[in-house]
Amino acid sequence: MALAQRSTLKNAAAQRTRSAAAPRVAFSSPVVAQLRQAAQTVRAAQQPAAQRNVKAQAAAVEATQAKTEVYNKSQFELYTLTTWLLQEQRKGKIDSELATVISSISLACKQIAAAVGRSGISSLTGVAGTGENVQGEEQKKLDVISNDIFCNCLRMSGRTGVIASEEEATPVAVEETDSGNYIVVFDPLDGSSNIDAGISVGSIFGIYEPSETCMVDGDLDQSLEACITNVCQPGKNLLVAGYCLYSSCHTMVLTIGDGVYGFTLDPYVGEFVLTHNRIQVPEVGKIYSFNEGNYAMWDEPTKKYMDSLKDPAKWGGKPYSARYIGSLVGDFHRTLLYGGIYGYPGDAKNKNGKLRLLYECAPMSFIAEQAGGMGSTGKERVLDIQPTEVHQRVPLMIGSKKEVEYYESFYKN
Ligand code: FBP
Repeated sequence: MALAQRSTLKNAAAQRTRSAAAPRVAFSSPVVAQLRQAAQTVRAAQQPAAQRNVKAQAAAVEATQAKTEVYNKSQFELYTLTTWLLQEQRKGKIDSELATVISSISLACKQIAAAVGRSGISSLTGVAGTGENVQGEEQKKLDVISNDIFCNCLRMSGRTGVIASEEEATPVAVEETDSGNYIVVFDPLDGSSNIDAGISVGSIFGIYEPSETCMVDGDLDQSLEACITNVCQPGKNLLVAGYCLYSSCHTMVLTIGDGVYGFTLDPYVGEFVLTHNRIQVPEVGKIYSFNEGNYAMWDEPTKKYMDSLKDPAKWGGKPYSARYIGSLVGDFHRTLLYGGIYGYPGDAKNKNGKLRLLYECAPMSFIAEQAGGMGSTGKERVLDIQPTEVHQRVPLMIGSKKEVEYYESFYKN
């Protein structure tokens, strides 16, 4: 290689090292910055007003474009339940332990969704053959499977202290707890009378403050007592409530005490994706959802209420519409989105109705209130009731505020 070429390369190399070595700080020193700022101010002062205006407008357009870009999120951007939980943590709305419990519940719901979807194919329909549960109901195979799935996921989260299930006679103290000790109450598969017909069913859950452990050394009775005391809390103490609807699409609806959000399971990605932001139940809705088969056993005020809904003259010629799936999660989900009222009153056979306060009525009432609706027994706010038993039943009127107030008005006259 010619001498000249070599010396040019050498100079270039030397130049590169010199500039790399040279402290770049010189050019970005505060002095220079100040100078630049001063220069800009001078220049700005020299610019005629119109020009400044154009610039301001351009800046404004740029800002909006920038903002719009945020919303023109790429088609592949998925706002999942996990993303949402992380965001809520960043806002200090929930701690990482509680987020872990919610994630473990979402995993349980995904597994149950898969089992429900395959129930006919994998012969998961029919009764379990385990006899009756504590409710006196013949357990379905999927009742037992869903309960196992929920218990396993909650245990493995390592963040739960006590769990209480519709399918378990007594609450269970979880030993595999690293920390968090949250109390979780749940109905693993609600509406199971519909399961063999492939009609919508669901899971319902509520999470309460961490408990003093209820493992009283060596004394099982005392432990059980402590567990029961821990789970028997009024609904107004709930931190989180939610349900998962298994139907044409699987949707988890959730509140952490700051509005209600809906996440739909994307079967391709296997993630719950945010699809319903801050759900608000319409204040009125002309749909009622009651098992009218019990009409004859209802008390007078409830009969009068039901008769009034069917009187066209009372509603400008168009009476209320009846919708009843026979699964609380399905009927409540429709009521939450369309408005109206779901009701399961007490009757001559079941004075307090059929639904359980702790893991059905309280979580659903917390969601209803967070969405601007109401949850009442017809005479009092469900969330104020202090449970005395784990599987205690209460009448439930839930949904649009005006519709529940209208029902309550029949007990005030
Ligand atoms: P479980 O299936 O969890 O026992 O729930 C009770 C439930 O099935 C609700 O989902 C539903 O709203 C109600 O009972 C239906 O009761 P009925 O068949 O008496 O109308």
